[in-house]
Amino acid sequence: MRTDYEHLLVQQDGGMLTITMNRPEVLNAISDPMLDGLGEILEEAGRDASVRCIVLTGAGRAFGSGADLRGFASAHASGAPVTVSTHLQKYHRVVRAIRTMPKPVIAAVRGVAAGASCNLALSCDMRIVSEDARFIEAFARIGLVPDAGGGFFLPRLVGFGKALELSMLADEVSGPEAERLGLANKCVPAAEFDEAVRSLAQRLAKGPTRAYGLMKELINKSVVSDLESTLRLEGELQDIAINTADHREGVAAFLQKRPAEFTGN
Ligand code: LHQ
Repeated sequence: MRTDYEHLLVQQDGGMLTITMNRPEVLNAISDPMLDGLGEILEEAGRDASVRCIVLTGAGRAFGSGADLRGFASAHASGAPVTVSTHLQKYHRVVRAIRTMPKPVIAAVRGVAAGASCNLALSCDMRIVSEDARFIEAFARIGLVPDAGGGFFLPRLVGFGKALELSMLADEVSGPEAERLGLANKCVPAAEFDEAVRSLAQRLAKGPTRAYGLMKELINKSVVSDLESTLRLEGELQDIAINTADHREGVAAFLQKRPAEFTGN
């Protein structure tokens, strides 16, 4: 797996792959190389059977400050209308890779997660956050709409009214509040953050990876589907899960009263 990305650190430890957005001097503001690198490495990690859990995080005191704003003022210099939808497809590639890869992706958020960085965190399967986390749907502050998938994930995580409030007011949400709202799965004290991330990621990396992939497919589809379709899909996916080695191992471990040792197969 390629690891020499500009503005990204990539490190594999057993089945756990950690991708660190690495521009700490600008709170990991998203650059084009960072965005293209994220798309590439996440797609590759999805295909690589040696990777069983991915952690997305930021270097230094922040998760990320959203798109790099320094080019934004000059974009309007000519007075001609600006089009950004083509550029946004780079973000959409990242969101799609996270949602469709058949293994867990955790966002590990310390410090600020603003704008598109916030929404990339929301597109992950789980968010573990430090008490000092600051989620900001910062778009209203600069007269934009939430992008990078925020319009999809935010109302599904926190509900319709809260999603509009967070979008329109662009106020900061602290780590404990994020946990209370359902934006974060778990908030931990800053001193315990690194160990908590590692322990969750290692646990997931040792889990029944094929079943996790099928769970993602089930939950991804159910949030945009109806009961009958979801019940049908559940049957199709369980037919696959029940034929995995991990299913057989889980049952054997239960009957032999020992912990299961899943291989991801
Ligand atoms: C930054 C940034 C940054 C550059 C901090 N860029 N330098 C939209 C449209 C089109 C296409 C693509 O995508 C998007 C998606 C978006 O994400 S739009 C939203 C973009 N992000 C923002 O609007 C947030 C801008 N940043 C802030 O509001 C603050 O910096 C936050 C609240 C994130 C953090 O505040 P503080 O903790 O007080 O830190 P700071 O403001 O002092 O920032 C530290 C440094 O990082 C500072 O540089 P300096 O040289 O003065 O030390 C900032 O200029 C730089 N920085 N965000 N997005």
